[in-house]
Amino acid sequence: LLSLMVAASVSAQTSPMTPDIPAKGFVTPTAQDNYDKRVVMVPMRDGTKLYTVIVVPKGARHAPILLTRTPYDAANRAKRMDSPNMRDILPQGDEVFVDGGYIRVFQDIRGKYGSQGDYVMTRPLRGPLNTTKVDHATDAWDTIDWLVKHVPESNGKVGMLGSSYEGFTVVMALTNPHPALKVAAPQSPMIDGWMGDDWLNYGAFRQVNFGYFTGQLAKRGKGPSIPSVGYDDYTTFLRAGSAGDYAKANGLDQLPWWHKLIEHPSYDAFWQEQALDARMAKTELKVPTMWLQGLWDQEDMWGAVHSYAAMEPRDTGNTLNYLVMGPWRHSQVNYDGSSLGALKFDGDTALQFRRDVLKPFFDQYLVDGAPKAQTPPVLIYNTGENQWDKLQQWPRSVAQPKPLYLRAGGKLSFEAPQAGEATFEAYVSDPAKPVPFVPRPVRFADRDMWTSWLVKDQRFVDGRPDVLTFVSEPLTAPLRIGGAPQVNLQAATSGSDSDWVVKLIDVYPDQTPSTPEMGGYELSVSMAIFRGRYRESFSDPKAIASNQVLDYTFGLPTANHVFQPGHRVMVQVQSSLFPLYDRNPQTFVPNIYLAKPGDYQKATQQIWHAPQQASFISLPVY
Ligand code: PG9
Repeated sequence: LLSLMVAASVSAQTSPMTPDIPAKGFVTPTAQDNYDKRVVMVPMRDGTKLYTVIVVPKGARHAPILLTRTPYDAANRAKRMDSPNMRDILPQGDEVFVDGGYIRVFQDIRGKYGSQGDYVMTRPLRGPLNTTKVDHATDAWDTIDWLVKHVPESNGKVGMLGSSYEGFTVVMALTNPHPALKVAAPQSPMIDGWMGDDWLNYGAFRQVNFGYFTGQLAKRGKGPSIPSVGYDDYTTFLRAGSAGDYAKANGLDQLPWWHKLIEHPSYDAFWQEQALDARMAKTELKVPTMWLQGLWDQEDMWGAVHSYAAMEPRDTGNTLNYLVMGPWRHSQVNYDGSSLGALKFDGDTALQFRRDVLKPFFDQYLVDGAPKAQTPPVLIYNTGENQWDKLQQWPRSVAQPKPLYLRAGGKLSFEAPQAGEATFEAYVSDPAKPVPFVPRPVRFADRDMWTSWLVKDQRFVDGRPDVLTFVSEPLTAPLRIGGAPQVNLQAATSGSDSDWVVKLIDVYPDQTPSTPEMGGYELSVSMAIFRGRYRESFSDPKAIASNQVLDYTFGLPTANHVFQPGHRVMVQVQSSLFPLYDRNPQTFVPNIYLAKPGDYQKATQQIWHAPQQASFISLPVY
């Protein structure tokens, strides 16, 4: 009897060899969750279904919807960590909205991750470049239409926000907004990929994008990165040759997008048609929109501020078009905003903004019965005085252009050059030894480097023979600028093409006892690279007449800065920023992407500062 009983109890146990992975799969209990997560394939007008994650707070009623359309894996965007708390599963930037009881929706755009359809990089709007019946404007419309009809906990009001590519999809929705779209915040949106957002800056190509291309385009899900052949990307890219050579060696010619890029090196219809600031200028302003970007946005420096400017004439009542610029890197608005590189700000500026400005602004239009928010038309961080400035418009209405002249002997002054002074300064730009954009070794994969490179101390190149430095006397009074500085270079090259890099720099006093590490720091307040072949026309490049003094005029990114007394102002001029930007061969070739080794030639560059040929930066001074 006893042995029978033992056998019975053993048979009731789990056999040691029972497979340990349950055949039915494992289901995480959700009883403790304070949210309900639904995954739905939302149908578009062409029958394509888009993967959509809807996170609804438990017990929600009449709740607003916050929508982001992403190429970056909606499932993952709504899964910061495994947790029963909605606040923990959603991104840091969403915390204020979760606290406010919002429904949160992430959707994969067509062709990426869980969504059906084909993927086109920053798919153009319907028109000459897109003859299909769908684009991100129709997809946003169809999605919003579906959401307000199928999420019973919602109050039928939708807000859209998102940064960068996700900001681009917000702008797309704004080109023809669904009536339920009540408010929007495009954060660092990609607006014009040729002028300054993501791909190029005034025609110079950003080679840092190659890894993004393979990651984003090699497959529907996450693609591979580019295998690293050396520790220093400076060496790797230099050895590779042109951007086209690097791309070929790494298999990028399998990607149609790469072909589209190299087939359109200039600002032709391909780029002009896609420029969303030009498009927004022609679009009726219906949805209250808060344009956002960082003042040191290393990826999308162009988009938000130019779109704001494009829409502003339509906002006659100053009630629909808003601009916010924080002391941030790309997308930092959604993370901790207490510091950037060596710079420390007055508290967590990003949280201050999300909590005190963004959330009340969204509430006003989305939450039933919410009070009107006290939203300044323009909120911009003052990077010299370390405070937020609230303004009525941007650029500052009181700012007047004031030329800051490059002068003989490496001086910088508001006084124009005098007769009798040396008339120019020269340097040799050698494409075999381009100026690095950060100290070597350069690691594109180093996120800290990439996110903070724009605020890097520029002393690492100051003094190089191929970098000209012009510096003012220490200031005796604050120098306040508010707007986009304009470069006016009078320059000559012995080559037939050339890049011009200009940096406007705040030089800290030699000693800064409270922050000793900032002593003598050279902080770039604004910089850009300009491809000389586009001097006369962005769409129609021309060889540069060798050894002729010609004027190069271009805008630097917007700045709201006070150069403090005791600081000095510096301007650096150089002809490469490598390997971030591909090298200009300095010999005019039809397509720089495809330049041959023999095209890369040294050139003698002259920057003129003669009375009749004065180089200067026009500062928006107030
Ligand atoms: N800057 C990235 C991007 C935007 C648009 C197109 C391609 C890339 C991003 O952060 O999404």
